[in-house]
Amino acid sequence: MTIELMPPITYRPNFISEAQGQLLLEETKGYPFVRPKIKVFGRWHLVPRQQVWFADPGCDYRYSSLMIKAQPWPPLLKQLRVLLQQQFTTQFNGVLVNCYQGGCDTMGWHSDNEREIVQGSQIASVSLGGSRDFLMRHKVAKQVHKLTLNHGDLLMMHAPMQQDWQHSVPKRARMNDLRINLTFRLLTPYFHHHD
Ligand SMILES: O=C(O)CCC(=O)C(=O)O
Repeated sequence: MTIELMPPITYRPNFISEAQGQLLLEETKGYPFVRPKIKVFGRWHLVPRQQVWFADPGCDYRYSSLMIKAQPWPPLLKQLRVLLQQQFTTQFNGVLVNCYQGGCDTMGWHSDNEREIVQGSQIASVSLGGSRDFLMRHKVAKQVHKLTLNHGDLLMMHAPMQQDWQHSVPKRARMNDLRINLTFRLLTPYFHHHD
């Protein structure tokens, strides 16, 4: 008998209204996106999407050998952070914004388990623009669950999601729409201060 394992998530479709989502999308047009290179198994690769990290002072973020400096919060993201903090009685001090230009931009399997992320904290993911599949795979049992994230949807990832599960946004060659994903996180401030 196979026991079905469920990822520790809360999914709220249409958490952001259509109009609010459009305003946020408009704001993202002015964000300083970059497509950095990261080292994987000793080789450098262009990240298959664009990204930018907004955060409080001292909340620089390092992943895959890349140190991302905190940029100051844009107005609408600051408001969204307050809303999420109130609704989920939690704190966030940074947001990673990923921009998928089309279905060939992707996010590979990973967990958000960098050392500077506060242990046991939640991660709030808000999607805007085109719809994309979001996969979750249990690290041991390898069971996979799929959610389609649409414009305005919220996905809360609770502990121990990052410990037990990986997630990814696979390629969907026939999707041409731009998609923005915002993941709000809680980091230990000044974690990299002495690096
Ligand atoms: O684009 C998404 O929905 C996922 C983003 C993600 O996995 C991440 O920022 O770690």
